[in-house]
Formats: sequence, C-alpha cells, structure tokens
Amino acid sequence: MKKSTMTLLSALLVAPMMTFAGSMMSEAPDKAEVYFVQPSDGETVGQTVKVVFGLRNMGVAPAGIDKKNTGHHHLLIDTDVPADLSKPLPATDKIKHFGGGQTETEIELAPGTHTLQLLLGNHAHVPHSTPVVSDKITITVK
Ligand SMILES: [Cu+2]
Repeated sequence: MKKSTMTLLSALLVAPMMTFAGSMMSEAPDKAEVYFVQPSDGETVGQTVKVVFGLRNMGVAPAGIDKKNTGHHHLLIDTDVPADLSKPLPATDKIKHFGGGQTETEIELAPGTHTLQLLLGNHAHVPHSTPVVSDKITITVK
C-alpha cells in the first residue's frame, strides 16, 4: 500500500473520533448556577466537614445518564478548575466525583486553610460548554 493511501486512511479513521470527542460536551442553560449551601465562605469548621451542593436551573443526573440540562457534581479541594475543560475530569483526591447524583457529602480535612469549589460535569464527566462552576470558597479547619 502506498504511503499516501495510508495517510488518507489514518485521516479518515481519526476524523470521526475527533468529532466524537467534541460532542462529549453538553450545553447548559444560561441561568444555570452551582453554589455551596454549606459551608459558607470564610467559615471555621471542624475536621469533618459536611458539604451541601446547590444547583439552580438545572437538574442532577447520575453519570452515564445523558439527559438535557443535567449533570453531576464535582468537588474541587485545594485546587483550581482544570485548564482544559473539553475532556472528562480526572478523579483524584482533589477532584471528587459524585456520579451517583449525590447533592451532599462529608470530607475529612487537616487543620488549616482550604479552598472548595464545585464544577458540574455532564454524563461523561465533561464540564458543559459554558462551565457551570461555583465561586471558590475558603474555609478554616480547626
Ligand atoms: Cu464525574
């Protein structure tokens, strides 16, 4: 097989995959808003922290369920929102997925200052085309 034919074949194989990756992103309604019900920004808390997630103008759906205007929560602990939001969010000890559709959790934090932020992801853990992200709050653990 000629090299040029090989190149063409590779292009044909890769192109649909790129289209697929692009379609992993979902639209979010303009007024969608994610926020912390608790704790509050600046609050001093114990080492076991109850975190309650709030969501307006969108619904919560478990990971894997592709339903318009829904997503599931991700809690970012002591980290920034990833630079590339076109890919599924990684699962790390700083990025917690709530793929079961949970709207609250309890986390253990060491004494000191910590930041928390919420980021909604779609059925495939990809943030929406307009990211639905909360303010980053700072709490003090005593
Ligand atoms: Cu996720």
